[in-house]
Amino acid sequence: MTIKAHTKILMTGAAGGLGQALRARLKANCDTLRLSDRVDFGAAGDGEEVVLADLANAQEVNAAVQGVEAIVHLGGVSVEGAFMPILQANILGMYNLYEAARLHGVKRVVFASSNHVTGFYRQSETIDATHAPRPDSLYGVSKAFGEDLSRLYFDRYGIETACVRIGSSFPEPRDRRMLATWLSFDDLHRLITACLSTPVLGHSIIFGMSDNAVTWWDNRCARHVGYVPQDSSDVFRDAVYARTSAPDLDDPVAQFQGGGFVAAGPFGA
Ligand code: NAI
Ligand code: 15L
Repeated sequence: MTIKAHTKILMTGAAGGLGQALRARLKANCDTLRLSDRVDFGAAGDGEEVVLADLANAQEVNAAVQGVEAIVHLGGVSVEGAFMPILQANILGMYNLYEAARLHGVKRVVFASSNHVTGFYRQSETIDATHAPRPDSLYGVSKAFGEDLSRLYFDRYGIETACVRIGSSFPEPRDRRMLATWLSFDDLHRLITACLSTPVLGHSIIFGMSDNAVTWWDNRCARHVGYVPQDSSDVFRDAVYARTSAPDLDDPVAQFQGGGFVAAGPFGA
């Protein structure tokens, strides 16, 4: 697989958990990695640029996007919560990003969508990208909006996007649910690299998971991306079982793929 397919890549959400994990890894994918976030996260290193931008501010987003060839879009509200911050960052922010991409001729985006677009499917079901969204939260709805918006910009303007429905990307699975949803940081980088470098991406939806034995997701609709996971949550299984108790199967949290997000709320202002 060609790792370096672009000269300059913008990564939003650089101050966040995944942004920090990907910062060093993504440098192999380009000559210059432009890093952006709303909050200050320090100075640029070798081969880096820093452009601070609030996703809700069109002018700031425009400046962050100008001059890049591709975007890895991680920025935004990453959990369930009050609607206004989600509206600003994930809905208005997504529109600002794609308008800037259109104006500046950016042709490829990797969008950090989420498993919470389909969180109200049951853990007894296996779904693929043809299944209708069943968001489990306002957060999940905002990611579904992002997927639809990116489809519009592909159909109308030819901007290719990979909507990566990330499961749970942390150093290790934190609970039994994450044994099914876990995505290692190295596999996340492999997946983003595949999305950036596959010859024809189109508008694709791909579930972001490692090669876990238990899974609820089937990536058969995204074979053209060429993502081959190399890690697995299975090595953590015994330790996770030892430190957690069996779930109450009457609890919606244990029934639905979205776990705790299906019960988050009530909705705030
Ligand atoms: P995070 O919450 O650690 O990082 C998000 C970053 O976005 C933060 O640095 C924050 O300052 C920035 N941000 C928030 N609002 C912003 C705004 N209005 N303008 C500019 N920047 C803003 O989240 P994490 O875990 O790093 O996730 C990255 C992305 O991946 C998020 O979009 C999240 O929804 C998505 N994702 C992550 C998963 C995971 O397991 N870590 C699972 C599914 C999706
Ligand atoms: C997400 O979308 C969140 O961003 C992350 O913090 C985790 O909660 C993850 O989903 C998950 O479902 O485990």
